[in-house]
Amino acid sequence: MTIKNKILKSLILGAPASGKGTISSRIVMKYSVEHVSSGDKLRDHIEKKTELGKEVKSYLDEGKLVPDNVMIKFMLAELKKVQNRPWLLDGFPRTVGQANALWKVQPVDVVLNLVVPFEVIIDRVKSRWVHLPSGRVYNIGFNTPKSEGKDDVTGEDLIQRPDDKPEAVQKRLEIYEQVTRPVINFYKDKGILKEFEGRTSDEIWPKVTAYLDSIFQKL
Ligand code: G5P
Ligand code: MG
Repeated sequence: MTIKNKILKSLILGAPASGKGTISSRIVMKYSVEHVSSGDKLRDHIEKKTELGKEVKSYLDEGKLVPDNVMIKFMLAELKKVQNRPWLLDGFPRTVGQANALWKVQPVDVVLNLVVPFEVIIDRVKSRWVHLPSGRVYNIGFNTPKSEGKDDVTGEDLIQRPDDKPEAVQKRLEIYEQVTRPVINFYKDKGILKEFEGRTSDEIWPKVTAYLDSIFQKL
């Protein structure tokens, strides 16, 4: 595998709530890469009521995808901000159109795909709590916040995501099957996809870190 400029450009794929954010935060801690999460950034815009936030709010609330033209422009601009550092993209690309647009300006080196059964996912979103400003995510019984309803680091309030309601989760899983699964094949065809299966993030993480260790040793 050749990695351009020795600055790793990576991305993490997986169904809604498969643990992309959880595994990403472990990768960030261990390898000091920039985590660029499209969902976290969009939720931040919604919270701050920016023009973009107002434009995308209803899509997120209903579990639908934000249109490609909006997403591509937004995320390519976000990537420019971190172009001289190694990064890990999470949540983008989610359509083949987005994958093509990204590949044209920035071919990625490594793609991690998390494979978690849907029944596990449906169960776990019910107990998810997030700290919006940082994107830190908790799950009661898995990584329970130290103080109920409060972020461990800032002590600020945690919220439940509107798109974690059962009908929105169902919609997100349907869209994932129809629209996002072809993105997996896009990267499989390029020979850079690596899959990690498991029912928990603790089961998946040792496999991910062993793989990334082998990549970083080659840099
Ligand atoms: P997001 O924000 O990208 P999703 O749906 O892809 O949203 P999500 O929900 O953020 O993904 P995740 O990051 O894969 O999930 O998973 P996570 O947050 O780490 O873990 C889920 C929960 O499980 C957490 O509570 C965590 O603590 C817990 N957990 C993790 N591991 C375990 C475990 O082993 N055991 C247990 N018990 N719990 C565990 O996108 C949101 C929306 O933004 C728009 C769309 O509207 C989308 O629906 N959007 C885009 N639209 C178009 N194009 C794009 N590229 C877009 N990107 C975002
Ligand atoms: Mg996430």
